[in-house]
Amino acid sequence: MSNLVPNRPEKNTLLREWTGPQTKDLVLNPGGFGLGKVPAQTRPDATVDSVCGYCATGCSLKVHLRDGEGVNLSGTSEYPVNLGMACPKGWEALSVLDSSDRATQPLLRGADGQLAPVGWDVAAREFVNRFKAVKETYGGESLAWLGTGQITVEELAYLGALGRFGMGFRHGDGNTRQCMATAVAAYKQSFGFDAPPYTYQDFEESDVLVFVGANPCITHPIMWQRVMRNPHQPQIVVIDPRKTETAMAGTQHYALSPKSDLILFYGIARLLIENGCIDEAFLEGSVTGFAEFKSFVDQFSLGYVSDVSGLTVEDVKLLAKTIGEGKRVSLWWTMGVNQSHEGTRLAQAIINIALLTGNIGRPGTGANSITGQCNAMGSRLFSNTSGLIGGHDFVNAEHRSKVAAELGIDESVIPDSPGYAYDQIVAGIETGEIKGLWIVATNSSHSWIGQDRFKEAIGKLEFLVVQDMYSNTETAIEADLVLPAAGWGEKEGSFINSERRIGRTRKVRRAPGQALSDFNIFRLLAGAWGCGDVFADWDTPENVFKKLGQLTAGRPCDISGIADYAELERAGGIQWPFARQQEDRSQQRRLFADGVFYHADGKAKLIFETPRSVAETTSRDYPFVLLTGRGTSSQWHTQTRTGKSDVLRKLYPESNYVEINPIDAGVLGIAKGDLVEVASERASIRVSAYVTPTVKSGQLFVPMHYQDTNRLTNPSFDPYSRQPSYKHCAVAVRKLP
Ligand SMILES: Nc1nc2c(c(=O)[nH]1)N[C@H]1C(S)=C(S)[C@@H](COP(=O)(O)OP(=O)(O)OC[C@H]3O[C@@H](n4cnc5c(=O)[nH]c(N)nc54)[C@H](O)[C@@H]3O)O[C@H]1N2
Ligand SMILES: Nc1nc2c(c(=O)[nH]1)N[C@H]1C(S)=C(S)[C@@H](COP(=O)(O)OP(=O)(O)OC[C@H]3O[C@@H](n4cnc5c(=O)[nH]c(N)nc54)[C@H](O)[C@@H]3O)O[C@H]1N2
Ligand code: SF4
Ligand SMILES: [Mo]
Repeated sequence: MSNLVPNRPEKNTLLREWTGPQTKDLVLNPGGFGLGKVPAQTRPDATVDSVCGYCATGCSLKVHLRDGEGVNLSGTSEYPVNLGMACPKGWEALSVLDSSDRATQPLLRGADGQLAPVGWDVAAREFVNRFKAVKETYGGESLAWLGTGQITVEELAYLGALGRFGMGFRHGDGNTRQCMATAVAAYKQSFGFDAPPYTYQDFEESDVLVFVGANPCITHPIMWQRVMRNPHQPQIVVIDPRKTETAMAGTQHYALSPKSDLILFYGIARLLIENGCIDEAFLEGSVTGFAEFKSFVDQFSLGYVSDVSGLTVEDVKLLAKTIGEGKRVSLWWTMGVNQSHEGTRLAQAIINIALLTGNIGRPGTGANSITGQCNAMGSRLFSNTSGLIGGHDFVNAEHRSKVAAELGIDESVIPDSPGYAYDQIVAGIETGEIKGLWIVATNSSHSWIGQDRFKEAIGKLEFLVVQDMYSNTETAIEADLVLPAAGWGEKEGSFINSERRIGRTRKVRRAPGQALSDFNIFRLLAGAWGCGDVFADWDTPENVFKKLGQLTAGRPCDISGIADYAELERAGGIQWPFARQQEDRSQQRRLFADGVFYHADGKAKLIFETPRSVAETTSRDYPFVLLTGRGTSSQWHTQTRTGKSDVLRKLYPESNYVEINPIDAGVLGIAKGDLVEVASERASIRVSAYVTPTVKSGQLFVPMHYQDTNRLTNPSFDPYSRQPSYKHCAVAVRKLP
């Protein structure tokens, strides 16, 4: 019991005790405010630059301070990412911090079944006692955490190291599984490392940009601004079943049938080869598997590709011609690819096009996965979930000893495999194998696929902890213990954006009530668990950042050359790699300029496989294909944050809706604004109809931002990445009286 936390009421003593050394972290400026203190005087015109905490564009926001506290924002004009621009979410980033829904103190579910406020002392004691009790009875295999791509690099690393090496949770995954797992798996197999090769300047240097399953006008608006600055009058090709905002703004739109992309890209590869549009020298020097790939794609005849994709033969030829004739072709993909039943192979089919045509490593080229959340790339490299911390592999014995030595931990605490993926954790809860779950900065009860099943599953847990900024998220209200977290703007750390750029995010506000940064919550829990010694020098985010830099030495993501946060700021963010001995320290760097990849032979692999059918086909009862995704640039995911801004709320529909083609609406007697029911085999929901030709007949689109959308979706997964296939299931729609 000695390492357990005593139940004492005097919160401030405890906070001093456990967060004493971190009081620094709670201080804004030298001489600034700490816990409960009034902000220090700062020059009224002072500003600090901080990377935005929403999407992976990674814009820098200039935060204007009054008395040391952030009161207003503008885009940072000298930052290489956004050049002074920002989208509505960024502009409103401070206002969502003030909501009365903020979690301001720990909440514990009592014997009466209600959540009631407790002090951090009680919260930490409960956390430790109850997870330890589960572990003692059922072992570390019965414990799992679900993390995120939305907390800082330093926090993700802390959670991953503490969860696995400190507390002995066998399983840990995060919402990056819902988002980037496919790109990770595809890059690892094709290139030998999870390495998006591009820099944002490529948006401006291409003469052909191909966007596959991506709607950047809505989802990455500032990346789209970079495309609009391209002076080469580029062809902007959009491959999406829907006529999205991006498709309308592009120069060519291919409205293919959902999930026909893999066959389309194999057909395009065949045409490129047939028409002699390939880069033989590059293939010879830098790529393996060409002969096999060439004979494989031979079966994808124009007629077959046209039949399956629903595109005309002329369209398919035009697409191949556009790519084949381009001098600097860049291919960009997002969730229309990653969230597919064969996403990994599809991402690789896109990579294959870049490899075949030698469109990689040069300005304006690349097979480029666009990242979703502000720090999904940080999660991929440091969260200790699918990969071992710092760009290492659990299965590699040398990596395990290196990490153990660097972190000063016993090698035996590092498992030799990553543990369960998100869906396997959920299945483990269903079967009773997993009994304790710790959810940090993700709202699974809203965002997980096939939501009813998830909610039923978590009811079986012996202990559920949710750590969030808000106490009333769909997931927090189910918790046994809610830990109140500081949010973006209330803490220090770093994020890694889509182009591998590490940028600094700053504390410009004091978190409300007793909310603590996730970093400080992890520190507090490490001490309470009894493994505080292991993490003794994980005292400030910056010290952890430096430690992680050393840990990456020798890996493709080597950032050992970044001295400290100040250097990050001076440089305008720094892209990995940035090794100590590195010569090229320029601000915009792309990978593979030398044609050398990360596999042992230095070559990239052409990887391909026979296409498979979707998990759930349409039927007489469920004749429509349901597509889901982002609705507006002002809505973020489950809306816990963006829903708090009066300004943003004015910019999107208040309640859920379905987009339906006028032909289908006509047949079903549905008019704009009608209340309709959308039903799948799993559930039915009521939404209003939005009649629009932007979705094709036979397809429907429902945005993910409203609570009930994922009641419809079908829990099916790509076999290699285990990423959920959010963008395909069979549904019916009917008008309600
Ligand atoms: N405003 C806003 N911006 C965001 C987010 C947000 O919530 N709100 N979230 C961020 C995150 S985490 C992510 S991951 C990104 C997601 O960014 P995107 O991937 O751009 O967004 P989605 O709308 O999920 O999906 C993109 C497109 O995939 C299409 N699609 C569906 N099925 C198929 C198919 O079979 N083939 C093809 N080719 N396309 C298909 C859909 O019609 C949709 O237009 O956005 C990031 N940015
Ligand atoms: N149908 C459908 N479903 C989807 C998708 C889709 O396209 N279609 N897309 C999927 C994708 S790509 C993604 S990324 C997921 C996103 O799904 P989620 O991760 O569930 O979505 P968010 O709303 O971003 O949830 C983040 C949570 O963390 C909290 N939070 C924010 N900042 C902090 C912080 O600093 N600390 C702590 N402790 N908490 C914080 C927020 O309040 C919020 O509750 O959704 C997936 N779900
Ligand atoms: S584009 Fe993304 S990073 Fe930039 S301001 Fe908007 S949400 Fe923030
Ligand atoms: Mo995402």
